[in-house]
Amino acid sequence: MFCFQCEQTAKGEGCTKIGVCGKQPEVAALQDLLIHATKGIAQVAVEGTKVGVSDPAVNQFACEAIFSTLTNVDFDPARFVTLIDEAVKHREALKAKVQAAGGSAAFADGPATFTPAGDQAGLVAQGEKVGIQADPSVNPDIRSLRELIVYGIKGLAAYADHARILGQEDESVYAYIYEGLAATLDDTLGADEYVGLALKCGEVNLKAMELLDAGNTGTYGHPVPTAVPLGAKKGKAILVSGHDLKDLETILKQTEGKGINVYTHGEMLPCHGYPELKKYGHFYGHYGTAWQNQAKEFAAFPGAIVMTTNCIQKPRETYQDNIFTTGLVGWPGVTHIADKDFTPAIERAMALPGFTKDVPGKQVMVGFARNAVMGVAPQVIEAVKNKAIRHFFLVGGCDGAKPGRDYYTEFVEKVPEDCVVLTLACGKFRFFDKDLGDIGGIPRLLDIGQCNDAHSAIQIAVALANAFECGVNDLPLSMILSWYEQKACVILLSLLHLGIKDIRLGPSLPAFITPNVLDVLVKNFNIMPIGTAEGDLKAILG
Ligand code: SF4
Ligand code: SF3
Repeated sequence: MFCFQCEQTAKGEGCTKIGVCGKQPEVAALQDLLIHATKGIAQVAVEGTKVGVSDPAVNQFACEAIFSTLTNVDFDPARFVTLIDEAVKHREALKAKVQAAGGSAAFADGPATFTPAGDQAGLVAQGEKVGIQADPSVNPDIRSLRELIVYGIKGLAAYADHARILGQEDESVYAYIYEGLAATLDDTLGADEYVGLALKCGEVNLKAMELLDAGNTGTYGHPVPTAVPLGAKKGKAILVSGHDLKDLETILKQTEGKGINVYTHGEMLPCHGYPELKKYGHFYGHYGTAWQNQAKEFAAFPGAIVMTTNCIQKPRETYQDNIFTTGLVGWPGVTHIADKDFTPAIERAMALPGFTKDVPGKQVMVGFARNAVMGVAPQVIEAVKNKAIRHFFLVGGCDGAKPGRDYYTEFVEKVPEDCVVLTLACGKFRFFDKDLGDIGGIPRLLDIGQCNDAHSAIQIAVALANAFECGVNDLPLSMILSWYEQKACVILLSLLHLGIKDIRLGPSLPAFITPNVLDVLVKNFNIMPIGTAEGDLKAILG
């Protein structure tokens, strides 16, 4: 196997024996083969676009298949076997539609003609031949850019899938996914074209994230500032993790009146701010911290646990029977709830002791998404003008297990008292429970939401820039980002598409970016690795 798509890749180079994430070599090969098969769909879909053919079922499938290969989503080989077969069926059905519409669907070879082997072992062998390093003759910079596009598309497909679940879709998103994937097979394209396609991925992702924002706020209302208990309430308990708001809502509905309290975990924390979710009386609080601490924290949770999206880790035996997956998440041996009837998890929660007494704890504030922040825009603008607020720091992105991530805790601790910290995504668990106080009533730590809410953060920055009649780069705003998986990759591409400069990225730079590609990014965007908290603050604040 060879995989270097995430930040924790072995030795900062690539996982070759087993994934640091726990991905087995067979699963790595099956994921590579699924991406290969999806590229085949893309080749046909590009022809379809030319004759006005687009198939909603294929679009949904493509996004789900791609999202399944995102880091920490699906580790179950059996599910990939099914997906690969379905990919080929969808591709052939699409070919027929394209031909019927007068298009061309004749391909000589490559993914568009790929025939899957009849069993898992055969598919694994096929997957081993189509991995990232399958063709050693490819120029390393071209390979780097192609992989950057593929990982950008993984993040984009994830956000498009989240948006579709809430009824929001746009043809342009699917069209780009196909265009980008098919382009990675095109030997006539050079570095400039690939850089353009990578930035286009960022551009299209803005659309996908806008759709997702519309889905979230249209269905559940605009988040409002809300205090969330980090302790627990006596009683039976279900913990919901991942990013899927609809799954959380479904679980809230199905547990109503059953005496079960529902807790959020990880990226679900900001859900407490949505009016249509917080209305449930048994939606109690938040349990635990970021994804990489789940083995320890889940082992101590006295109820059932449902994983709705990334990030799942290998479950310990002690809670293997308490944890359930749904949607695209999978772990071999863990009960998967495909039909959204969460009865197995509810029954498990009822059988487990739950919290036998109230557990006191701190509270944290969530709900500072674009609507809430813009609601206090005049005060914020006034505070900047009269120098009560000197600078804004957006400290956001993914968390992870590496020791270098302490930088983000230290950074926030050292931010001067006349500065405000905006945050989003699971990287916030490094500092989310710190009491940073306020500046004239404006909290110094504002949680915008999940990584899925990056649109909200961008809207806040754009609104500030408009208010000060300047560009986002001219604002007293610095972005200190942490990345781990491919949703973060595509958000970064979106920021680069918007021309945002001087981003500090850590804890390490992507292994898939070659020195030459990095050079292009540095020259055009002055993107830089994080240094020390103290040194970076000094450099930014002067
Ligand atoms: Fe390694 Fe990350 Fe790939 Fe897992 S997803 S195999 S940790 S590079
Ligand atoms: Fe976190 Fe997995 Fe990226 Fe949504 S939950 S940000 S890492």
